[in-house]
Amino acid sequence: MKKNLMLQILIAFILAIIVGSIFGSKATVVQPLGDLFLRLIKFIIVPLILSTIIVGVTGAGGIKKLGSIGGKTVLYFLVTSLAAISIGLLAGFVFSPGTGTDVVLEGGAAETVTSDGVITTLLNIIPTNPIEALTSGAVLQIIFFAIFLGVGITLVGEKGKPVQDFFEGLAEVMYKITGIIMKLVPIGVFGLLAPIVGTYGLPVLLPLIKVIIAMLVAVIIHVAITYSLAVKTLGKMSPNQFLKGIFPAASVAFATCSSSGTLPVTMKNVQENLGVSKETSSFVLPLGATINMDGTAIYMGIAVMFIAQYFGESLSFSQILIVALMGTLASIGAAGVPGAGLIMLTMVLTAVNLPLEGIALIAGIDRVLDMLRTSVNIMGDASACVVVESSLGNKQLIVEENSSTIS
Ligand code: DAS
Repeated sequence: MKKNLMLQILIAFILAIIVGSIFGSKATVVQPLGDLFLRLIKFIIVPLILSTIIVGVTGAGGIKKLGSIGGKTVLYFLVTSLAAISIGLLAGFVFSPGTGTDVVLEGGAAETVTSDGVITTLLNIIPTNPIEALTSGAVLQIIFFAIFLGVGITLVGEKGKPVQDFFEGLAEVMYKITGIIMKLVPIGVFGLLAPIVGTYGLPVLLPLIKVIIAMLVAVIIHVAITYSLAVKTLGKMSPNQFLKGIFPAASVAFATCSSSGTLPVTMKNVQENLGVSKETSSFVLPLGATINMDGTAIYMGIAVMFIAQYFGESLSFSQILIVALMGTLASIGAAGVPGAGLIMLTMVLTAVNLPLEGIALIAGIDRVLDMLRTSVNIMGDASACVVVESSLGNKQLIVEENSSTIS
């Protein structure tokens, strides 16, 4: 991928805004370009996750080291998710998007998403049939299967080498296919965004503009402070290098609203533009795409404050703490697909007895909010890669400004 990919993506964004603004809902005529791109990146996800995680586990340098990488990764995910939801709650408090809004409530309450409970959710991660998990694309179950396959190969030693070689070859093939598909990112971004711009005109956005502004500010703060501090102090990488390096993947996430769908691009970017090893990225990213969603955590904070304000409810300090905890759990439980955060919001609202009808208030602009939260979600995963890689003492991280490598 060449440095001018960023330029091509920027042009795609501008064209999408122009075409969407001029043609309105007729801009859906270019949707097939977006759908084509979306299907192309989705079709490589399962073999990519399976092969790269196995490569990551077998290349981690032993079970002990794998445990260390896993522990650091999950700790980083939790800390940044808590920071994210705190920023979201603060933005909701400062901007008070729910007071004085003239949006009218239409439609009934959303049905509550009854979370299976932590124990059941954790048990469901274990696939009873790995082949079914692969064919159904159950990402968490595939991750579980791949990790254990990798551990098994490591423990078996020499006899497992042929299996390891197969998956290493498969991973290389999947990286190569990802590189080919990457050339279509600008077309995909244009085909996905132009219809959205045409659909979400000002009449839809204006009544809830304070929610969008609160989300925008919170996202900028989280990226500019949390991630920049993390990559600079813990990853020894310049924030500018990080942001430029992850820009293509953030654009794909913005256009597709799918962390899982963006995974091949995120993997390519962190490896080629940030210097993260295949072993670290192939372990951290698939895990992050399913359980680390800082953008969704920010959204939970803002949405809960908006709904509480709209219905004139004031949240006590203990309720705020419950929102912080439940919002973090909801961001862990949200799937890396479009609209997942909106579905999980019912869990958080129920926890603090806020009316589920509130979801109908923001459902109309959810796609716009999802674009912002998904971009942050993958940036959080990429920052975790940089921090974990640096903690392993691996020196190939691109810590100096070297824009010629941007791709
Ligand atoms: N769209 C989800 C993702 O892919 C995030 C969300 O809906 O909150 O990360």
